[in-house]
Amino acid sequence: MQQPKRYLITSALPYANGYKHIGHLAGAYLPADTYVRYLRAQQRDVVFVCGSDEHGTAIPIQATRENTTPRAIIDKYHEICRQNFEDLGISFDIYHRTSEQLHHETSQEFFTYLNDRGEFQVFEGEQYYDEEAKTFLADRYIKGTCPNCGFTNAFGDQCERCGKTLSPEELINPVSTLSGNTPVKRTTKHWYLPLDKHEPFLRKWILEDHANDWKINVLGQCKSWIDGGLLPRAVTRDLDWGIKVPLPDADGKVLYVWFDAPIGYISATKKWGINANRDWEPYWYDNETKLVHFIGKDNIVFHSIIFPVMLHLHGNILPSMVAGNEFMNLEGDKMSTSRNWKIDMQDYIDDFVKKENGGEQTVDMLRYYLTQIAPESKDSEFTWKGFQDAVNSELVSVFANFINRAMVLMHKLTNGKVPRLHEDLLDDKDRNMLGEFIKAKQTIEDSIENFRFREGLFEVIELSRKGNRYMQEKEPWILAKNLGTNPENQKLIDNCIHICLQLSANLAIFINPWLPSTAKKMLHMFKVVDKMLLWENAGKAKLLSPGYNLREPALLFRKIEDDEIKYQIEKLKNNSKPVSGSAPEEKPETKKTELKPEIVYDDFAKISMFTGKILTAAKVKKADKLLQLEIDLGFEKRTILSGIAEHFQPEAIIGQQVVVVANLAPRKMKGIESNGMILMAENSEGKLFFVQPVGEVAPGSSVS
Ligand code: B3M
Ligand code: ZN
Repeated sequence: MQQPKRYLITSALPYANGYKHIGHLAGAYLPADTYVRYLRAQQRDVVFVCGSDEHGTAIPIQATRENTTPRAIIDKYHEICRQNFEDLGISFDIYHRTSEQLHHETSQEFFTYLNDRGEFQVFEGEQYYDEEAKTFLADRYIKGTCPNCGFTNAFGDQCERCGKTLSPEELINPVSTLSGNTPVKRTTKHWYLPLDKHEPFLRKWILEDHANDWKINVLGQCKSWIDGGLLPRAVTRDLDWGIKVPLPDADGKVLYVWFDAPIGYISATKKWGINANRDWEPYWYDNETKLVHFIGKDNIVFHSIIFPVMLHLHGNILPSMVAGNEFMNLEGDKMSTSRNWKIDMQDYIDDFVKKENGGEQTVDMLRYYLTQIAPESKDSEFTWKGFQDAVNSELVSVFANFINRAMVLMHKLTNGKVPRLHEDLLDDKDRNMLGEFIKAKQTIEDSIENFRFREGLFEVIELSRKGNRYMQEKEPWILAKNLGTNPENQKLIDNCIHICLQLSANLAIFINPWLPSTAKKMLHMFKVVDKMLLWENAGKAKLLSPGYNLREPALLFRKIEDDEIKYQIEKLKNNSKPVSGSAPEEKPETKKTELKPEIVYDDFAKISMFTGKILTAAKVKKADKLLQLEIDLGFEKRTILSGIAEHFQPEAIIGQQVVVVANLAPRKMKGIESNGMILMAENSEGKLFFVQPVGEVAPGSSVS
């Protein structure tokens, strides 16, 4: 494949409404930074942009919470996030803000361009309105029960629990988050992007052109959106916080935050161009640019469906890759801001990075562990014990140990200088070890170019493991003991140490995209300049010149002590808080598909099934799993016990339609008689879903 002429790499713009946690870091920022550092080492033309997302209802909501203004909120959290990323070595070329004038203008121009070409549809319709707060209830101004998972605190734009994108109309029992009142409906007018019109374009571009190079999780989400039927999507809102809709008949209306935020990537690139005195336009208009978006799972549809349609209509290039990661869980539970079950970047920086002794090493320790457990293809889990193990038994015992031994041996056995290589005395073990440099270069390159960053990092550690093994087999310290009787041994010692030092220099190049400050520290020990880290030097065995004096070895990583992780686990537990409406999280457990023996139609025909509606639901005393349900079957009401209590909060499922097996023999459990069974579907992770008719059907309709 031909190499792109230039790269534009973006990381999702975090809302400037609070501290961001390490799950965010692992999903959208760290992998992007690794990729960019690799591209820079390859001396490719690359620009890495990010910044604060400062619009949307999330900002004024936080302002109310902190009893201040939206402006104060964005100023505060923009600076906190910017500094956090800097402290953790995320090397953006620009960290912009969507509140900047430049961004407002860029977004308004974008809107106008599409509007002038008739790309929007204008609809008037009814939307939820809060009569007390005197405002329409868009996005996070409205909450209710998620129709998908039953979470009772789902927002009008997305369910925080299951990640489903929602609209306020879909919420069950909606309430205003501003006043707590039940909203009324009022007529209003909005501009819509008719996604349905662009289905053929999306189908071809995603499901055909990218069928083989996009990740399955991203393709899967796109496919289910497209197959589910694309609908026109409003790009304006009735709010006073945001970018004004640039039209005379749009008073009180602003652009929807998900319309302006991705345009933030463009305005950030413009700003970078101004600062660096470079032309920004080819990065957004020239087909030879490779555009890559790094994002978390919940932002996938915006980056692979909605924004691409906007870019397509605006004449821009499209992303070559949407690197959407899955979620990272924490100590057995989902990371959550509302329940405070998370580790903020700020917390980690305060507790580890800012410590006086060896604080700076801890940045790379976190980068290491987060990459090792990166949720690249499925959800993953951060545990403090896992962190400790990764640091102590890999970074300290394998990687740092190898570098340290090579340096110590050089000071002991070759006068603190790089010994020369005696080619005539090389044996197979030496040659194999030298061959590993080249092999590693190839595998690491493949991994990174294909967005498999954890695999690439694994290869780097493997290479240092091989170095340790090689050194162990060569035993230069034993050879040194017999130097008196066998002076020729010095040449063998030289060869071993020479190879170990060249390997160390290679390891600095290889580790650099992931652990940049470790690589820097190694350069200092080797007394070489930054240029050595250029990727073209990788695989070479002549990076350190014979006779060259190297420094004393420096400690690359300290150990993580038991009491440090104990403190962190306690802190996490003490600071977490329950959130009402949050159903307990179910433990994923993989279920096998199994087919029962064949039956004939008559067997099936013995079952009477009807649709029903849940009237009441309550927990059953002393039975963790059971809910007692009162079901309206149209012709009668029934009590049914169902083993779903660990999956749904009783109040969240009232009103749900169900399918009931009505002629099942009654069964008594915990003293209550159950008269029938409701049908549930269970996915591979053990998550339960109601089997339901599509659309409203009167209770008592027969199912066959
Ligand atoms: N601010 C959502 C989020 O932080 C949003 C991303 C915008 S990327 C253009 O999850
Ligand atoms: Zn949900």
